[in-house]
Amino acid sequence: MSSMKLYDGGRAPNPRRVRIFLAEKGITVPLVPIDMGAMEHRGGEVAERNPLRRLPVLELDDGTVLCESVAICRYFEELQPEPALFGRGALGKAQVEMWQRRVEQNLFFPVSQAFRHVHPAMKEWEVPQVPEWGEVNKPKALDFLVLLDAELALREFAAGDEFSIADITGLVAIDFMKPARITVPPELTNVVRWHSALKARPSASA
Ligand SMILES: N[C@@H](CCC(=O)N[C@@H](CS)C(=O)NCC(=O)O)C(=O)O
Repeated sequence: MSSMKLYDGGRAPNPRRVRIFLAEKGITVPLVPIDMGAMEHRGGEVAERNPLRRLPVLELDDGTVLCESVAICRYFEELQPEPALFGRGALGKAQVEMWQRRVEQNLFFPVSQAFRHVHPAMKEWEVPQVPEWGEVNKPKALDFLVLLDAELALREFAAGDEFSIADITGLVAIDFMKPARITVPPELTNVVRWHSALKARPSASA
C-alpha cells in the first residue's frame, strides 16, 4: 500500500495551491494536517523533513521528500499528464512557465509580503516584521493586476485558452488579498471575471 503523504497547512496559500492542483488532476493524497497557528511546522515532522520549516511538504513511498509547491505539482504532472496543467508543446509549456512565474513574483509574492509584514498575527512568523515593506508591496500587487487585466481581455486564462498552474497561483493570490487587506479594483473587469470563474471551479474549495 502507498504511504505517500502531504503535510498540509490548512488555509495557508502554498499548501492550498497544491490541494487545488491535485483536485484538478483528480488525484487523492493522504493529508497530514499541521496546525500552523500553533507553530507545529517549526518543529517535529515538518522540520525534520524541510530545513526551511515551511509547508507544503510531500513525502513519497520510499521516504523521499519534495518541497516547493510548484516542484510538487510538477511531480504529479509527470505522473499523470492529463489534464495538462503545465501547458502543451514547446510553446505552450513555455507560456505557462512564463505566466506562472510572473503571477508568482508580481502578485503572489507582494501579497504575501503585505500580509506577513503588516498583519499583527504574523508578528512571530516574520521576524523582523517591517510594516513599511508590507505597505509598499500593496501597490506593486495592484500594478500587476492592471497589467494582467489587459492580458485577460485577450484570452480566457492567464497563460492561454486552457486552465493552468498560473491560474491556480493567481486564484490563491487574489483570495489571499483579503487577509492582506488589498482590494481588487472593480474596474478591472477582466480580472474580476477571471477570478469569479476560477472560484466557481470545484477545485477552489480543495
Ligand atoms: N516557496 C515555498 C513557500 C512555502 C511557504 O512559505 N509556506 C508557508 C505557508 S503558505 C509557510 O509554511 N510558512 C511558515 C512560516 O513562515 O513559518 C513553496 O512554494 O511551497
